[in-house]
Amino acid sequence: MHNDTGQQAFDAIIEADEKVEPRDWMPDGYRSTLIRQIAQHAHSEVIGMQPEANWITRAPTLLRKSILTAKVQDEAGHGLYLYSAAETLGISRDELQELLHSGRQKYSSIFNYPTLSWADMGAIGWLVDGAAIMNQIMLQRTSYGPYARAMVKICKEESFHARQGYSIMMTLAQGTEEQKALAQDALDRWWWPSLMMFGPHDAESPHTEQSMAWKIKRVTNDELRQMYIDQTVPQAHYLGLTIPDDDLVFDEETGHWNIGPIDWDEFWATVKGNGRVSRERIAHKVKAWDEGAWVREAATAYAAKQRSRSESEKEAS
Ligand code: BYC
Repeated sequence: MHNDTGQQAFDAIIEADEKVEPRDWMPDGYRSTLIRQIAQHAHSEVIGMQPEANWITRAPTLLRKSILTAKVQDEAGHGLYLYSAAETLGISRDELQELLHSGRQKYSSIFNYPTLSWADMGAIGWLVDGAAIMNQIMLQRTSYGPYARAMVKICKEESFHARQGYSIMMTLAQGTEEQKALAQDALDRWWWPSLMMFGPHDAESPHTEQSMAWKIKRVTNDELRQMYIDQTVPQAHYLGLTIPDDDLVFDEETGHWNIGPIDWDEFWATVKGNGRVSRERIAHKVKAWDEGAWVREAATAYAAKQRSRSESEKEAS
């Protein structure tokens, strides 16, 4: 298809709020933006397994252990749906791994913080999955079909993750003084990094305007962050916990909670690979990839054997 015709067809799909599919012509920038964002999203799901897997062996009850195991497995599944969606744009899974391992593609800043206590499993489910859902609900309406469809199932599972996190926080907040202190400490450490998950302020965000025009993003970083704050502050109060922000105030006129300044130096240092545990996260990921090489080789060899067997059976019949 000639590019002008392709561009017109693409513009018409976006204008009509329909989905762009892998076979459709799309601008190079649209394709590369999607590869960047979907890959970053997939990497986040997979790297995000590390801080939580850290607590599986130390979960306080069998029930909590099985829930956490299921959650960590869900994150692997989310990574797989998202890598599949990225592959439809013409990049291979191996290339994506290489880009992550060499630091050329990112993953969410939030996973560069350590999980120090069991309460962190509550805070991650409540705050981190809560922030992810806020973003992903809007991504169910993103203009690229495979990404939008992957989001539907992911959102359902993330809702369960958020509920289990809040349930842990509730148990701790209603427990002994020591348990309540653990819950408060986890909120103190995860609150600001959760707000950073939504990315820089709109005025500082190089990609938002174009991504909104292409309907990849349907809501801006600041709008989503505000929705999240308004939803989460009352949940913290219900738990009897204090949000670690002296400037936090409810604005009667706008009906929104106003927060103090976010530490963007911390955010950019983290995004650039200098977060608290950035090096450990990537080193662990590369080690798992290398140690899993024999599994990939065996699986590929098995698939190739099955294929050649079914071909020779076809020939024989
Ligand atoms: N962390 O112009 P902007 C989960 C980068 S995991 C790192 O606003 P954009 C879970 C951004 O990439 C869910 N980098 O960009 C798993 C860009 O740099 P480059 C994770 C960030 O793309 C396990 C630059 O800053 N969710 O649910 O329009 C357990 C400028 O930003 C971050 C997703 O990944 C960040 N927080 O908007 C529990 C959602 N923020 O690429 C839970 C999908 C910004 O130019 N991603 N940057 O070098 C998105 O929705 C968008 O990419 C963002 C950023 C809103 C994050």
